Amino acid sequence: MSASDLHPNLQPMFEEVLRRNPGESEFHQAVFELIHSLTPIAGKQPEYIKWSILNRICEPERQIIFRVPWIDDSGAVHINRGFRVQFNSALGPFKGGLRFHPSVNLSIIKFLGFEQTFKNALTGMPIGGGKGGSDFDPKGRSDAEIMRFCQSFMTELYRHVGEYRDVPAGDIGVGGREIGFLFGQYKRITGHYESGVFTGKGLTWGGSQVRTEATGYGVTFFAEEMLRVKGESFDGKRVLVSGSGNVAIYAVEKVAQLGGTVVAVSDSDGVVLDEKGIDLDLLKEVKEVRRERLTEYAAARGGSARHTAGGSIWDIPCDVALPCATQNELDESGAIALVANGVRLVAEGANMPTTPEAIRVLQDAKVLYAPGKASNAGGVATSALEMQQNASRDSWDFESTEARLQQIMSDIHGRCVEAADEYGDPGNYVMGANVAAYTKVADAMVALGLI
Ligand code: NDP
Ligand code: 2IT
Repeated sequence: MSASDLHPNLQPMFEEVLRRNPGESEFHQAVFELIHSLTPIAGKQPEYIKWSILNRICEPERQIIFRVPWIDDSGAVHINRGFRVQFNSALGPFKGGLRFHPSVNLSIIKFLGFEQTFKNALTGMPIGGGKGGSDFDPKGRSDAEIMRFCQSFMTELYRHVGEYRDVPAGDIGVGGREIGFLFGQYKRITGHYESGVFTGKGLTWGGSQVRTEATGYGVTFFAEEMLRVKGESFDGKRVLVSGSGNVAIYAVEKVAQLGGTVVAVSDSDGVVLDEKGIDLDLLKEVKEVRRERLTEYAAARGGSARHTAGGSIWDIPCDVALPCATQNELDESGAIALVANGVRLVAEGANMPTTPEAIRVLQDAKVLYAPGKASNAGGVATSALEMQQNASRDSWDFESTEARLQQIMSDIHGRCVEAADEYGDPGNYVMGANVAAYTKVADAMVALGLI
């Protein structure tokens, strides 16, 4: 991942990103992946160069960093750091999730906001890109502590968001409970009921059917499209899904509905291998209702399930792997193990879960590989459907909303395939996704002038 690996016309741009954003390794990684894909159009579109589109696209429109003080149940004071990076609003209001995890820093929020800009462009919906969050660790915190934290976080963030300005949603550590507390505080401070300011809301207060399921269902629909191109389906496939949070759970559900068997899931403590297939009801009960660890799943499941502390899920033989936990979770050795065991397809449910070295291993071995900005776009696309319902004060049923999600994933797949074919690298979903998304954002930026 060095500037010399890039087309000469693109090298100065990447060098500038390195110089102006020192130490932000995740952000560098995300920018490099995009710029590397632009080789076929480097120097060929003079209007992009004249208007310095690439320089502007790598510079967030606005970055907000703030103090979040709160008091825990014992009365102790904690100070966390809050972030919102409003990356690009050429296509619509800033849109993207909030992440609460102790690892959160500016580099991680910037890489996520950068990816979000292009992901949102691929959905075909009128949404720009942004991301936010905090280094707050929700693990082991009571509901009252979570609420106090969310209220303090929102007491600053409220002034930067809005239906037409910036529309946050969930990500790691932020689900329906947190969106409720955040939206409640926004409503209290502003004094109006502005449903469209958040997505991922509960069904009784402006939420959309299928938003909870959308990212996991979406990545599975995308993978199904990839298999269909090869004349295959999920039927009979052995599948790994890393993570065991929102995205992972609903990927497990949809894979099972399409005839595949998910034999393993994971969390940051270890891996559960369940040869009979993951018991979805038990997984939901342990993770969504009781908010416990996977060791509890293995203990309750008994016989067929084995928990390995600290193990790598990628050592388990499979046909399809869906990384659905976090960035850089699938490294070169993981990819080598997957290939050695005959993996046919890797589609990302998480954001940037596969390292550049691992991507190379998969592509060299001709494994079908889809980057998250294409394959995990179902979550934000359904958020945009939630915004549509809020704007029209309507609510749609589950079946028709799921059908729209499936169509959107099929359309995104089509856009990637078409761009990869057009620019001379058929089957390269990374190049297809990046070129299709970049040209869409860049064209809008040219039209809007130098802003
Ligand atoms: P959740 O918080 O619901 O679940 C996250 C899962 O990933 C947990 O199993 C967690 O394990 C694991 N995990 C998180 N961080 C780490 C880490 N540093 N090392 C190992 N495991 C980790 O989050 P989501 O399911 O919502 O998000 C998962 C991924 O999907 C993220 O990359 C997110 O950005 C992406 N994504 C999410 C969307 C959404 O709509 N929610 C949309 C598109 C992408 P543990 O409990 O042990 O921490
Ligand atoms: O990474 C993502 O696309 C998300 N976390 C969902 C963002 C959203 O606004 O629904």
